[in-house]
Amino acid sequence: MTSPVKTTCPYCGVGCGVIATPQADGSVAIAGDPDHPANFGRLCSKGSALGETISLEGRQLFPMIDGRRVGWNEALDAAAARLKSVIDEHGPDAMALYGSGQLLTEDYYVANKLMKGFIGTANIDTNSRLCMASSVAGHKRAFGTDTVPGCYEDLELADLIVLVGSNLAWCHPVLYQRILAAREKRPSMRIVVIDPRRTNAAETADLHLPIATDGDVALFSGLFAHMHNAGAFASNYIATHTSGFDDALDAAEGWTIARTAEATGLDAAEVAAFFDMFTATEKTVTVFSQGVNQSTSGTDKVNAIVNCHLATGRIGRPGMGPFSVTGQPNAMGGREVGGLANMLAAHMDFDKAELVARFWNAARIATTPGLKAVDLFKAIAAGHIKAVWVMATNPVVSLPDADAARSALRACDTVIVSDMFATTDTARQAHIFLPAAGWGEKNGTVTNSERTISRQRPFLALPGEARPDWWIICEIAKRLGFDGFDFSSPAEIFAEYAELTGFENNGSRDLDISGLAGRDYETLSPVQWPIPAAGGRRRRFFAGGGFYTPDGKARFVPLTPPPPRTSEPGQLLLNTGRVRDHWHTMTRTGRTPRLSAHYAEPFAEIHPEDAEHFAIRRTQLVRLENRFGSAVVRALVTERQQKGSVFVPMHWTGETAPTGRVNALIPPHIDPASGQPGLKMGRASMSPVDVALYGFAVSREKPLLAGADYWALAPADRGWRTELAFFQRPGDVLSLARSMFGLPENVTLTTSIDARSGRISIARFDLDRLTFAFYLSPDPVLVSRQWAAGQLSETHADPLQRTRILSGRPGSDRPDPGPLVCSCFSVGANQIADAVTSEGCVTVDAVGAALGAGTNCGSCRTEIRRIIEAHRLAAAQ
Ligand SMILES: Nc1nc2c(c(=O)[nH]1)N[C@H]1C(S)=C(S)[C@@H](COP(=O)(O)OP(=O)(O)OC[C@H]3O[C@@H](n4cnc5c(=O)[nH]c(N)nc54)[C@H](O)[C@@H]3O)O[C@H]1N2
Ligand SMILES: Nc1nc2c(c(=O)[nH]1)N[C@H]1C(S)=C(S)[C@@H](COP(=O)(O)OP(=O)(O)OC[C@H]3O[C@@H](n4cnc5c(=O)[nH]c(N)nc54)[C@H](O)[C@@H]3O)O[C@H]1N2
Ligand code: SF4
Ligand SMILES: [Mo]
Repeated sequence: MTSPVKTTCPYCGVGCGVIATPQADGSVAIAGDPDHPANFGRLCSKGSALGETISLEGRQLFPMIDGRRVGWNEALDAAAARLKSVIDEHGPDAMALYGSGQLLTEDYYVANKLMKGFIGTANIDTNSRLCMASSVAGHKRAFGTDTVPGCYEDLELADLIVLVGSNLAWCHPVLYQRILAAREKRPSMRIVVIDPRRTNAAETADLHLPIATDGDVALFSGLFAHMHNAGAFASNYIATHTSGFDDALDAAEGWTIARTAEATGLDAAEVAAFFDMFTATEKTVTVFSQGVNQSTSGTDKVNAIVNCHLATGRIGRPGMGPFSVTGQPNAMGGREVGGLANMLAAHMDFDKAELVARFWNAARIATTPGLKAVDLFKAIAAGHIKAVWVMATNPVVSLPDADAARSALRACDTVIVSDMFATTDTARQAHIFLPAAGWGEKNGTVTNSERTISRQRPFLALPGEARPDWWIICEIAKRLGFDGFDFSSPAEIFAEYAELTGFENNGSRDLDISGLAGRDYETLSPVQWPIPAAGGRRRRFFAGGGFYTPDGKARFVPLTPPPPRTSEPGQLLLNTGRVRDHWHTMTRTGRTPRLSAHYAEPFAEIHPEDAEHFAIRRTQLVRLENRFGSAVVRALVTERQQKGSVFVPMHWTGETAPTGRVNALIPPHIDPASGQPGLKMGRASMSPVDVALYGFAVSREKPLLAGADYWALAPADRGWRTELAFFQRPGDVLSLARSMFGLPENVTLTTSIDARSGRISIARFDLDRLTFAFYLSPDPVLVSRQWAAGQLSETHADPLQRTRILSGRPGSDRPDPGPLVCSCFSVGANQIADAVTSEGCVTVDAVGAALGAGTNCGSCRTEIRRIIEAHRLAAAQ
C-alpha cells in the first residue's frame, strides 16, 4: 500500500474531496475526504465506485493516425502540420477546438491561450455551452460578470430551498444529502421542487410543483408581481444597488396567480402556497440547473429567478441567493479561464483584448467572439471549419441533432480527438487520436459550484504512452512555432493563470486569485475565490451591491414569458436528463457492474394514460421519432411522469445501445442570448415496436451483436448482461446463440423450449462454470436480471442448478435479490421488500440497519421508502 493521496472527484460540480489509496494488488481504495469543505467525508454512489473505473481495460494507450499506431512525435508533427496548413490556407477561423468542463483548469488555460492568443481565433467552445451557458449569460446580464454569489453553507442556513429544474438528489447527491441532514436538524426548513417530473428530489420535498415545460419565466414573473403586491420588496436595496426595476415590474404586471397557474399548468392553490412561502421566507436559496439552462428561454429563466432575489435583497447574505449549481467537475474553471467562445480569459471579455495580449505577449489575439457549439458544428458541416480538435467530450452523443454532428465530423478533413478511449462515438471519427491521461493520472486544479479551487492529484503512473492534455496542447503549440507554451508542469501554468487574474485588476473584476500565485501548488488545500494578492477575501458577493456593471448596479431584466409549449398532434414533449448512477456518455461509469445495474438500458418514462393511448405495454420497446431522427428504448410506465411528456436519459451511445441515442431527436434550437440548445425541448411521436423475439443474455465474453435490431450492453461481475430484440424472427436460434457468443457449430448447448409460450432458454457450461445463458421470448423476457448476472460468479456442478438457470428462476434456497436499488451495498428491491415483510423493517433506517442499504451515500433512500410504502400493508398483516 502506498500513502493516501488527497484529490477531487472527477464527476459532478459538487467537487467532493476524495482520498485515494493505491493497494498492493493494484486496486485503489476510495474514501471521502473528511476535511474537504464540499463533502466533509461523504461520497455518492458514483464517487464511491471510482476505484472500479480506473482499470486500463479498453484504454487507448498510444497515438494513432487513421487507425495506425504511431509515436508521439509523428502524431504531434502531423496534427501541427495539418492545423498549420488549414490556418495558412484558409485563415485561423477555419479551425476550431471543442473542449469540456472535464478538462482541468491548466489544460483549459493553455487551450484557450493557444486558440485565442496565438492561432488568433475564438472558435474554441466547450460542452459547457450545452450546460452552463444560460447561467453565464444570465449572470452577466444581471451582475455584469459571471459570478455565483453564494456558497454551499447557504443551503444549510436557508429556511427555504427552491430547486428549479434540478434533480439534485441524483445529480448533486452529496449537496442534497447536506440539505436533508440540515432539514433533519431543523425541521422547519422547507424544500420546494419545480420540475415537470416527480423526481427523486421531488419525492423528498415539502412541495412539488409539476410545472409545464418552460413555464418557469411565467412562474417567477408571477412571483415577482405577487411579492410586489405584498409589499415584500427591499426598496432600499433596489434603490441603492440596482437599475431597471420599473421596466421589470411593468413586464411582470398582470401576472396574477390565476394567469400564472394557467401558463404553468399548475393548480392556483399550489402556486399561491409557493408564492406565500417564498414571500415570507427571507432566508431563501433558489438552486437551478438544467431544467432552467437547457431551454430556448434559459437565460430569461435565470434572470426571472435573479430578479426575485434582487428585488428582495436576498443575495450574498448567509442562507440566501440564487444558486446555479454547475454540472461538471470543472465547469466553473472553464468559465474562469475563458473556455467559452464569447469570453476572452480570466472573466474578461473581448474589450480587454489589448490587456490580455500584452500579458500573454500574444502573437495574434482574437478580438471578436467565435462560434458557439451548435453553430460551430454547423460550420463544420458546411465546410467553413476544416479542422477540429475535440477534447474530453463526446459530441456525437451529447450535442442536439446528434446524427448531424456525426455527419459533420465525417465530412471534416481533419478531426483530432483527445480522449482516454478510442472507441467512443466521437473518437471513431478521428483522423488523429491523442491518448489522454485520465483521472488518477492527471495533475491540476478544478473549481466547484461554490468557487472552491481543489487539486486533482495523481496517484497512478501515466499508463502506456498516455499524456496529460496540457502537455499535448503545449507540444502542438510549440510545433506551430509559438512562444509562451514552455511549461514544464501544471504548477507553472496555474501560476501564470493566477497572475493573469490579478493583472491590472484593482478590484475591477470578481475573479482574482493572484494571492495564490506564490503559494505551494503541491500542498494547496481547497480554497474559495476571490483571493486577491492585496487581500480582501470574502465568502459571498453582492450583499452590499458592488456589481461589475459600468455603474456598479445590478440590472433587472424585463421579461416576457414564452408561449406555453405544446405538443403537435400525435406527438409528446420529449424531456431528457440523467440517472443516478451514470455519468453522461458512460465512458467511465459504464465500466462498473455496480453502477450499470441500477438502469441497464435506455428507457422512456411514460405516463400510464399516454401508454394506454399509444397502446404501449409495460417493458415493451417503443420507438420515438421525429424529423431529426429516431430512437428505440424500453417503456417505463410511471405516474412520476407528466401526461403528454416522455423523459429519456442522455446516457446511451453507439457503444452501449445504438438505438438509444436520444440526442438524435433533439432539435438544434438555441437560446438567443446564450447559444445554449434546448436539450429538454424535443417533441416526438411514440409507437410500440413490433418485436418478434425479445432476448436477455448473461455471458462471460462480450457478445457479438450484429444481428440484433435492438441491444443494450452492460458489464456484470465477471462478464456482461445484454438486452436484445429481433424485429424479424431469427431462423435458427441455436446458430444465432453460437455466433453471438463465438462458439463453433459443433459445441453442444443446453436448451429448454416451452412450445406453448414460445420461450426458449439456451445455456452453455464450461466444466462447472456458466459461459452464457440466453433467454428468448415473444414477450419481454421475465428473468431476474440481478440473479442471472450473479450466476456468472457461481459454480454449477449440480444439475439442479443448471436447470434453474434454464428456467431463469432462482430456487427458494437462493432468493432473487431483485432490481438493484442500493449500488453502494448491492442491495436489490426484493431484499428490501423481504426486510419489510418478514423482519418488520418499516423505516428507511431499519432497512439500513438490517441490510446496509441507504447508509452510505443515501441517494437510494427515497427508493427504499417507496418499497417500504408498497409493502407496509403486507408487513402489518
Ligand atoms: N448521476 C449524474 N449526476 C450528474 C451528471 C450525470 O451525468 N449523472 N452530470 C452532471 C452535469 S454535467 C450536469 S449539467 C448536472 C445536471 O443536473 P440536473 O440539471 O439536476 O439534471 P437533469 O436530469 O439534466 O435535469 C434536471 C431536471 O430538469 C427537469 N426539467 C426539464 N424541463 C424543465 C422545465 O422546463 N422546467 C423545469 N423547472 N424543469 C425542467 C427535468 O425533468 C429534470 O428532472 O448533473 C451533474 N451530475
Ligand atoms: N439530451 C441531452 N443532451 C445533453 C444533456 C442533457 O441533459 N440532455 N446535457 C448536456 C450537458 S449538461 C453536458 S455537460 C454534456 C456532457 O456530454 P459529453 O461531454 O459529451 O459527455 P462525457 O461522457 O462526459 O464525455 C467526456 C469524454 O471525455 C473523456 N475524458 C474524460 N476525462 C478526460 C480527460 O481528462 N482528458 C480527455 N482528453 N478526455 C477525457 C471521456 O472518456 C469521454 O469520452 O451533455 C449535454 N447533452
Ligand atoms: S456528489 Fe458524487 S459525483 Fe458529485 S463530486 Fe461528490 S462524489 Fe463525485
Ligand atoms: Mo453539464
